[in-house]
Amino acid sequence: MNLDLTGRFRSELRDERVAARLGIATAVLFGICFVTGIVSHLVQDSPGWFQLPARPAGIYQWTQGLHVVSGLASIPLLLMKLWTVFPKLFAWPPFRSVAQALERLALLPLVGGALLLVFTGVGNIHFYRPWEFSFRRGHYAAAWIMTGALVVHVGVQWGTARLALRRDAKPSPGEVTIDRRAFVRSGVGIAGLVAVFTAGQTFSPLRRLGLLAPRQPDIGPQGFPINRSAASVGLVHVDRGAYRLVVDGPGVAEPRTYGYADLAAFPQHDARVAITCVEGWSTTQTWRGVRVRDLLADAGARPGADVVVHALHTGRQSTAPLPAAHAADADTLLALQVNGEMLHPDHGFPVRLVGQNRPGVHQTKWVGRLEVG
Ligand SMILES: Nc1nc2c(c(=O)[nH]1)N[C@H]1C(S)=C(S)[C@@H](COP(=O)(O)O)O[C@H]1N2
Ligand SMILES: [Mo]
Repeated sequence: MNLDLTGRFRSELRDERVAARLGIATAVLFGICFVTGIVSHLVQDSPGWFQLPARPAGIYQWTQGLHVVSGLASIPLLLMKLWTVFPKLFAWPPFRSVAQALERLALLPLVGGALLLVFTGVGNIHFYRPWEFSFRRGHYAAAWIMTGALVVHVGVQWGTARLALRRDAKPSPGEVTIDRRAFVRSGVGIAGLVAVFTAGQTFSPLRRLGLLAPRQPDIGPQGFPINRSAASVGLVHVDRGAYRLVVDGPGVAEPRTYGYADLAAFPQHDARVAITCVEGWSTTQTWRGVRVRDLLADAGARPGADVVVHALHTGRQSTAPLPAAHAADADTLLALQVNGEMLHPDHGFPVRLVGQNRPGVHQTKWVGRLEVG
């Protein structure tokens, strides 16, 4: 059945079957994006009952990579779906029953929420944030509103879509079917290409294909990217001789202070750890430094205590939680080196915290204090 009731937007592509197929493909990507987004949100602001384990390594890289890739790949499908159905909005009379009126009303949070998610998500990746609200709060709220509306929408349209798709099994003689199939396939194909061209920023084997990825994983000081430079937080000239790391808090009998040379005198360990930002890029490097667990033991910290990591600067992203399970992991390091070189100031000189399955924002650079709970 042709959806175009007004005649002005006549196209054989504006068909219920096309709408259903594009809708299903979009909804699947939205589903992946939603679940991985919730994981990312919970990891960053852990409510206590949810925490990613430190092992196996790479879980966060996968969930966050999938989040950004599925979100970006949904854009062409979403636009094609909207193009297919928008003439319906001009149908007259606008609704024939109260149920239909409600269903139409639910399109507002659905379409509005989806567009807001795409706009804020893409904007955030590109550091373009022309809004007043916190990105994470806005994006998170829009996700719930949109997903709620999507559940209503799928519930209401389920029957129609099933009937339409069943009809598709036996096209009536003379019916135009080829271009419709090609249309849906193009949508899926374009979505696939977007995915391939962006996945390179998370999964380095695909890095050469990362044409659409805003961050290349191998460009930056010491060969990998940075978001925030030392200069931007006023820490350009940190002096190794004057540097002090403080270990304090209720979990230690008395505060302890370590200089750079003290840290270098601890047994040094290597770990391959990824820095994975919420923006979707990821970079895995070989870090070398002191195991946090060795340092905590030396300071006489209460075993099993949670830790809060503080940077030498204040303000945004200057503290990060380090749950006990992560503090105890062998790959959780206060890194003094990366790939055999002393850390570049922009990578957190003199000391940076790294650990498996931590969101990038918790991989604190320029660490100055460990507060033991
Ligand atoms: N002290 C401090 N550490 C920080 C940040 C910061 O702003 N201050 N940014 C974090 C973020 S958001 C990410 S993704 C990682 C990697 O950021 P970078 O690319 O700026 O090194 O470092 C994290 N460590
Ligand atoms: Mo980040």
